[in-house]
Amino acid sequence: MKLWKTSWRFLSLSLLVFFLSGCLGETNLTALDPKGPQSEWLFDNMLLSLYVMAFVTIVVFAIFFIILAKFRRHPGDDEIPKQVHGNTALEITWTVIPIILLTILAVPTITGTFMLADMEPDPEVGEDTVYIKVTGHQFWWQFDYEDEEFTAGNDVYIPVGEKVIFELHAQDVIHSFWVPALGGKVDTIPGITNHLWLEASEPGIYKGKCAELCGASHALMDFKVIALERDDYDAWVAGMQAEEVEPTDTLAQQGREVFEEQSCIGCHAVGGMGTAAGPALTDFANRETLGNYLENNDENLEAWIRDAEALKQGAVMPAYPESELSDEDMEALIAYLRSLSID
Ligand code: HEC
Ligand SMILES: [Cu+2]
Repeated sequence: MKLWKTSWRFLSLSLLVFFLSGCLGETNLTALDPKGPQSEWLFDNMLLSLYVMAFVTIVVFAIFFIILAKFRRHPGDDEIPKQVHGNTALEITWTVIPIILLTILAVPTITGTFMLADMEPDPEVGEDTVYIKVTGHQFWWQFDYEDEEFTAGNDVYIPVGEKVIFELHAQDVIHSFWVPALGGKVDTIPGITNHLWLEASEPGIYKGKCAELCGASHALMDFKVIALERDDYDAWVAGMQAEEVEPTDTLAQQGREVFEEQSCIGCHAVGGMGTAAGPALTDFANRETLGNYLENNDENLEAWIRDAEALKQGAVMPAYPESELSDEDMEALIAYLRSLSID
């Protein structure tokens, strides 16, 4: 009875996992639809080991059932069958087969491990290789393009078809940088520098996630890799590097003053490297999401500025109640944030 209950629970949980895994398919937060050379290699290896394991399982169970049927006690079998101890041929066979199977797995694993660890730039890309310094924070991502001298927050742009090298750091606790459609995951650890390279084979938005439990809003510590053709990528870089332009709209101009008065600017860079206390907002209006999960619309933006922690537990951004930030100033601030866009 107990066994029946446990099996039933196991079965229903497995079915749940099976059906829910479909939900991931809608975003590309999946390693099962690889979109780059690294993730393709990982996927191929996953399939290879799956085939090897399936082969072993099928053969072992086939032999098991055949033996069960063939050598069961038949009517009239009164005597205990002949007892056999040791069989050299059999023992050699079941030692050699696993050695062969493990060798089949070892060859691509070893060559691939070297390929994954190779942080040398692709000779074809050479000097143009993009290096990005990643810093994981509770609960957002900082992307420094040090050679290009600017910072981006939460959305990381890369050129398509090129090996991009990431240098991984953490500000506070251990996080893990993972873009399943593009490659494997690597932890970001305080005080330790890790490396990872990724390449996207087609333009697109690839979802990334922090894959290491890092606090209350760990589940909302997402980011996006936005892969653009080289020309579009260069245009984005130029936009991020450009001197900040005075907003033309008067309301937005007013908002810019509020942004400085309320010392938002102390935590949020607009243009250049800025500070690292909060995500850079240089291209904020181009972001699809706010705080990495809310739709980036005015209503959510207002609620966010009023009390970010209420929307994202543990977010290190102060609340701005009406006593500190009037509705008028809020309107201006939102107009300013909406003007922060790169076309
Ligand atoms: C003490 C530093 C600090 C101050 C001051 C601050 N913020 Fe933030 N802000 C943060 C942090 C940290 C985050 C990221 C929170 C998270 O996602 O976990 C954030 C997130 C945001 C975001 C969302 C960014 C994104 O990529 O989704 C916006 C917009 C924002 N802040 C606007 C403001 C405005 C406007 C002000 C001033 C009224 C302000 N912030 C003041 C630290 C600060
Ligand atoms: Cu994290």
